[in-house]
Amino acid sequence: MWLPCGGTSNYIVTHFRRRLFKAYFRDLGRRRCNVAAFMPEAAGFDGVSDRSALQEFSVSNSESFWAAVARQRLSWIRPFHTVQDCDLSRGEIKWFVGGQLNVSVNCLDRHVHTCPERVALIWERDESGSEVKVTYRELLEMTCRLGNLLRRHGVKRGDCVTIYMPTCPLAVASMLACARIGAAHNVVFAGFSAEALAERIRDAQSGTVITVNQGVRGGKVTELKKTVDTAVQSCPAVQQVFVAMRTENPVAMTARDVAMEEVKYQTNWILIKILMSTAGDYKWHAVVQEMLKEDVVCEPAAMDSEDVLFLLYTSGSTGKPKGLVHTQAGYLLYAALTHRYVFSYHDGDVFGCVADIGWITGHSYSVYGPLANGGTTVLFESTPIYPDPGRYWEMVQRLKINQFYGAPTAIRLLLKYGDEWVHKYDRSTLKTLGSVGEPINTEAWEWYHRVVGDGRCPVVDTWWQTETGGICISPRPSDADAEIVPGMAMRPFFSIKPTLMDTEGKVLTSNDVSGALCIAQPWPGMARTIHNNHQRFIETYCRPHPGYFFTGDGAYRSKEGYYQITGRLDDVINVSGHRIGTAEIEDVLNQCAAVAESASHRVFSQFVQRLPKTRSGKIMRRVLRKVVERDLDGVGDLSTLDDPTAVQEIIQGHGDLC
Ligand code: 6R9
Repeated sequence: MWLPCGGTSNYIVTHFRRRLFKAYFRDLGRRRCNVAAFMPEAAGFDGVSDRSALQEFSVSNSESFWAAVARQRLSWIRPFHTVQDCDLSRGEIKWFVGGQLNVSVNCLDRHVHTCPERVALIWERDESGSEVKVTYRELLEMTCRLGNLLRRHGVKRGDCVTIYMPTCPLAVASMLACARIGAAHNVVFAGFSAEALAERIRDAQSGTVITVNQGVRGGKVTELKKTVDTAVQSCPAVQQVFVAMRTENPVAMTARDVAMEEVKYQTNWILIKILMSTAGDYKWHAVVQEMLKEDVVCEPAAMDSEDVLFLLYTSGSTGKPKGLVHTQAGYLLYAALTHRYVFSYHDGDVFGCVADIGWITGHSYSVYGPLANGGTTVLFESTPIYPDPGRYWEMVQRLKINQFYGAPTAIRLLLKYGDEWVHKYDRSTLKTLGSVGEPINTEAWEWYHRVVGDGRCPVVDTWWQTETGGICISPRPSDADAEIVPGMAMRPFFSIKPTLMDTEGKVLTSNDVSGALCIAQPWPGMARTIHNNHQRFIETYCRPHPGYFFTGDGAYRSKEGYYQITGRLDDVINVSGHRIGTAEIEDVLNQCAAVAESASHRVFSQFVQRLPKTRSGKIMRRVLRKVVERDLDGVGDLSTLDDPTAVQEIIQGHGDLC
């Protein structure tokens, strides 16, 4: 600030100056105050007076940023002595070294102390209109009982428990029970085949499986216990299978199940039966008190920050699925912070992430992020079109959902059914709409924003991966009125430093460029290794661009510095020397009314009824590519494929090629 001094009226100038200085400091104080109200930790960060300064601080002082956040937001049994000890080029990642904590205590006990009757979970069962609410106190009790049950059956710290269950409170309690006793969980999506399940059980060296008798999704019953029976035949290490009852139909028990002591089995059975048959008005906790035998107190294990919390398998383009490993403190903290800030989640909000718990989105944003924040989270068991295409919005109205988080594939599908299905229901509780899993094309983005959100809710296109643990790029957090560009993930989250590389591996420093998306410095939520195969971890993520984490995705950085994900790098199409992502081609195709969705490939020009997709809804472009390349042997791992007949149809359509 420059002010003229001296001259004819010193008094006036001095007075004027004082007022200006006062106004300046008042404004500075207000800005500091705003940023501290936004994030209390920021009050202790030097020179951080507004949100953009906070973002810059988090990138250039990542250690101080995360140390403050970790102290503020997690309950520690023993404080950490070293914030981070990372070497990206060797794939050695450690956060909050020396610290000890228990994830289930952070997700449950500390909220039970302050608000035991707050609803933790709203189970939106497949049968619409029969939701079940579980409070923090109830979820803690369930978790402790299960923890005790597992302990009594010999599950120890460091063991791995496979969970093959639909999205339901008992699945969440199973995850948290593992965390409580220090076992790792390995949730396998309950739509996977027996072979896919067996492969994951074997690779994880899992000795215990938790499942249900039958699953129900979209009104269809699936035989989950039978699938487990088939799977464990080729898994000699499996000692025990716990079976919960999702439906009333009894299932055949095998020798393995019978071998368990009757009383223990009974306890498990009762626990499950109470929970699973619960309808809206069922007073289940009264029955729990009466019937459950397990103690409601279960001593939490003191876990080191870097002990394994879970494995989650994700398919690679070739070879067998990778069991990505996430650890305790860093993962939980990152899930919690992104959940709070990307979606602007506030106490009392109802958070509706419709992903299945079998995917990372379900882990981070149905379970760990919301529970670490003491939130109320919806567990969605059904499909977007069951019993009709109004399912999501009827649920939003009934459960008064404030943040809705879904996938572009579902949005594209619903868009084709027309606006009436949305208009029928009251969506005035919605504040933020999120998208994840694939690039969201402009048409779907605009429909989501205009029709679903009535043009008043920010749409956050969130880019991240199983490997990143939580959201890395998304339009928020940023000032409430900061612009959001349709179809762009836009801005890095706190401490994330996205970097684009050219084909020679050089860092692209300017804007308006496309390249391979890497992340230049470690963050607490990133995966630590691939289970039993650290070498593969290094080769896949660390070696392509030494010193950087390589994501495998391509991205464009706009003139303004915003990021747009263009899709997996191996999907990039070269048209007359221009690198074009499949997303851009599909964007154009999707604007034709006759096209429901599309997946493009440079020599693929045939219209098909269905596209091969993973069970989480991602189009499996590599399968299309291999078909047109006539390389059927090279299609790689198909265990995540939703409907194999879609591939058969395409192969038949390409009879001349294959
Ligand atoms: C969270 C999740 C990761 C891959 C990722 C990318 C694609 C996810 C995206 C997106 C464009 C987005 N992806 N979010 N592409 N825009 N907002 O989906 O994890 O199942 O491991 O998949 O999904 O290609 O590399 P995961």
